[in-house]
Amino acid sequence: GKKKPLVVVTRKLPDSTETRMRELFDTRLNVDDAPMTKAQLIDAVQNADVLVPTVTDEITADILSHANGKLRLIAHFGNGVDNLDVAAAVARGITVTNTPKVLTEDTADMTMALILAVPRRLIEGASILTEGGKWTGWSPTWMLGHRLGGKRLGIIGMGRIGQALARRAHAFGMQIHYHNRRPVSPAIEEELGATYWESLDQMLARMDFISVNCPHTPATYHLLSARRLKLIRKDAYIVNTARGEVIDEAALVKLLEDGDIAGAALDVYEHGAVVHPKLIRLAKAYKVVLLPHMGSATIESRVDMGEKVIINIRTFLDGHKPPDRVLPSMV
Ligand code: 8YV
Repeated sequence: GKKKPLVVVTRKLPDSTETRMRELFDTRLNVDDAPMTKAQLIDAVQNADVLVPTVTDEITADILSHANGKLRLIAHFGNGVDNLDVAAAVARGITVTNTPKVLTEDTADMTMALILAVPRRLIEGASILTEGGKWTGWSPTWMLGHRLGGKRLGIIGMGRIGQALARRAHAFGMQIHYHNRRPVSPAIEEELGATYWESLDQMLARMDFISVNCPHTPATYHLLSARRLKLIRKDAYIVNTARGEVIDEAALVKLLEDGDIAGAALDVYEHGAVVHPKLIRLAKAYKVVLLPHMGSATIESRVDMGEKVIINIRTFLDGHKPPDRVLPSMV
């Protein structure tokens, strides 16, 4: 019979995804789950018909320059595609897809958890019990934090995740503000009670909470620059579950150390898993809460992401446009 297409997967995926892929394709899985080296990525680009990377794979124009016409689809396991040079891929006739929508609600949940974490002193309180001996009983004036209700939340990036966050924060009694390239529909603004700010600078100066929910693109790299970070109120909190590169991390650290901002809760970092050592020190002082990129880390989201990858591959191999195509104009 016809030779099955070779699908190379760079990381360990949910069991159900791997099982189905093995049934459908000639699948090369990464059983030990170590991030691929550059040499392994080049090998994959040369030999695979379909490549399934994740956020830990930098698929640069340089790596793609090794393509020899065999690779026809990059079916990314993830929503953000900032680790892929989409333009370089498309220029070589390689189609790119991602896995939007299925992780929206889980990522918005985690963002809400991070919005609560610092002002309600969640990690600090929990550690008092786990460290032992530090709790002698309830007191009327002990471990007091700050209320979310009535506070202004400024969302940067009102796409699917930004809107899902707005819905949650609205239910918590927060006032919703947002900055986006363009306003969302009046119907959505009405539902969320959301106020559009064309000027990010003006919004930053007035918010009690700032949440980053935009993709990382050349246009959003260091969108929260040192200059813009200084516009934020001293008693405000910053939350980022999008991409670390959107914030000038060194400038944020300085702001936190100087006490020029109330706190931060981060799930993503400018240099991936290499977290700024001063952020870790600030976390030990409970000024910040740090998570290891867990926004979409539920079994449900990851299984659904795997299903989307498979649908994109099958549709493409059947000769149709895959549902989650990413075009260079989108990034
Ligand atoms: C994943 C994410 O952890 O989809 C994204 O953009 O950041 C997360 O859902 C990761 O990117 C999967 O590759």
